[in-house]
Amino acid sequence: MTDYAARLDAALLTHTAVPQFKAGFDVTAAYAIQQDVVARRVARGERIAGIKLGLTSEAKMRQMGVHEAIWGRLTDAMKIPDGGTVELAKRIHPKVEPEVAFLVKGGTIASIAPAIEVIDSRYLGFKFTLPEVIADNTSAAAFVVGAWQPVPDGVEDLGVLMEINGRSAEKGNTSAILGDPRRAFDDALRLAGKLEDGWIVLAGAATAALPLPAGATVQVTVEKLGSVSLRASS
Ligand code: OOG
Ligand code: MG
Repeated sequence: MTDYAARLDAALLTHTAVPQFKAGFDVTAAYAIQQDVVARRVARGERIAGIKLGLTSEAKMRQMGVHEAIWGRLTDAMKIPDGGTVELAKRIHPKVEPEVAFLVKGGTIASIAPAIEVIDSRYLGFKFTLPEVIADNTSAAAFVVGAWQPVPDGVEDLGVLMEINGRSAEKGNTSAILGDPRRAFDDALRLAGKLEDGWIVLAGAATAALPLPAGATVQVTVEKLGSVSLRASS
């Protein structure tokens, strides 16, 4: 198991994808590998900044043949400021997806913001089994969070738009996230065991992820929550 973590960590550090392991580890073992992968980052000085949920949409669950969301860990090194730049030289084959972020306080939701997640599978061709993607910290690479605000009444039916270079690229709705993104928060609490004050919870993508082209500007707008953006280096 240590060997899988070492290979995934090397892929991260060298920005070079690895072939799928084709090994028979199960979901429980996969979370242990993920913990090892993240512990290596923490040993290098990164701090845990929160939790991300994945496969929270019906479509993605059906695609993977699963009935439960997966989760991964966010670190401070993954955080990009709103409007900031993703250095493509340090990535493998990054994709962007529109998300909703929650800020934790007292074990509950303190505030909400529009967000963009950058996923960057460490496996060749973004191809993996469910245990493999869990071991790979659910493809987590980077994230951007917009301005925090009080949770408005009803966040289960908000329009979501992702624009790339000013053109509409994906449209969706927060209802795609487990019917209501607040369920993703409850899942995060259940799956992670505890959520610390100041942590961020990424609820999962509201649409399909799209490749991040060099030099692109990506903007995500969530109805009632406003916009957030990032740029890709050229
Ligand atoms: C796994 C990560 C999925 C989401 O929001 O559903 C995810 C992947 O598709 O590479 O972050
Ligand atoms: Mg995501």
